[in-house]
Amino acid sequence: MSSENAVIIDLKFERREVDAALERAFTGRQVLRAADRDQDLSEARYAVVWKPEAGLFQRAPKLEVLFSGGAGVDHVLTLPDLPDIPIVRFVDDSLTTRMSEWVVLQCLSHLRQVPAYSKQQREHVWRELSQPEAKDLTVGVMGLGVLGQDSAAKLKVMGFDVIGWSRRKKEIEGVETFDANGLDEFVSRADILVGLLPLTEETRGIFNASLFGRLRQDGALGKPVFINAGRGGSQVEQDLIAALRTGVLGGASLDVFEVEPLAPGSPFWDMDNVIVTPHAASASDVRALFRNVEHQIVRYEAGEPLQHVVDRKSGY
Ligand code: NDP
Ligand code: OXD
Repeated sequence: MSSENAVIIDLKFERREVDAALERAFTGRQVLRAADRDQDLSEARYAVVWKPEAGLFQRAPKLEVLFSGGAGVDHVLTLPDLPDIPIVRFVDDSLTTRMSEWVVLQCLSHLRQVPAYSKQQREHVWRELSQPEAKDLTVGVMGLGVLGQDSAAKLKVMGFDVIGWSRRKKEIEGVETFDANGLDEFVSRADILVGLLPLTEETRGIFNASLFGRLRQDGALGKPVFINAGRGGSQVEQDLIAALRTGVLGGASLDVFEVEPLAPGSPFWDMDNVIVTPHAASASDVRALFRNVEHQIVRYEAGEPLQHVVDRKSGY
């Protein structure tokens, strides 16, 4: 088999899942594992990566397309010696659907006071808490891309009032939208803020004390709630901890952190009003990822444009 058509796999995912998915993927192509340091990668044209090995690009100088193992590409764009070739990110129905499930679950959990009831259960306390309806709350979705738009639509189905914010204004039926300049008004209207932003120079640290302090303070939940499944680098954790401790925020659901895995000593673990998940809101399905990469390679080799190519200037 010619190594020119080879695909390099460099995915820091569960090894067994990758192996199982590879059994049925890339028929007729050589699959090269970058983790094998003796493997010759010098002729390969494609690589599928998630947090790749250092030195990959020196070992594979003929790469023509780089495929991200996930929807986010901050892990690729910050790599040293990144070649100037197209980077394709992973856009997939199942990934999108599972993210929306997580977002809806977190919004409903705060609406229906799950953290407070869990505490009461641990303490054997029988006490009914106030019970607003979804329509009484405005959920502000920050990032109206593939994931943000689907989450917004599904939050609407549950009855939430939904507003959205993105760099460029979007037209979404039933959702009031704001562009970059409308941040102040958008934030002041949100009882629950959902972060589904990529990590870029502009979004690093965007969830900070100033922003938390501008969220709506007199809503049906009493205090606003912050939910983030975008990237941890967008949240200033010191500010977030202070906002949760002082009651500027009433609660949070966090899937992503400044440093992952979250340190065992992090205060987030023990906060009664915080739900922590381990960057698991929507993991890539490896089989679907490989199908997607195969599809894109077929397009590329037929001279058709690649889809979901990252705009390096914007950083996502
Ligand atoms: P998209 O590229 O489709 O959408 C990104 C959205 O963010 C767009 O609406 C974009 O605005 C907006 N945006 C980017 N920069 C800014 C800015 N400076 N100001 C305002 N809006 C901005 O990405 P996806 O929806 O597919 O994914 C979003 C992120 O979710 C990923 O980058 C990744 O970090 C994270 N993710 C997390 C997962 C998890 O399990 N926790 C799983 C998968 C993804 P515009 O529309 O104007 O371009
Ligand atoms: C992704 C992720 O970017 O899982 O796909 O975080």
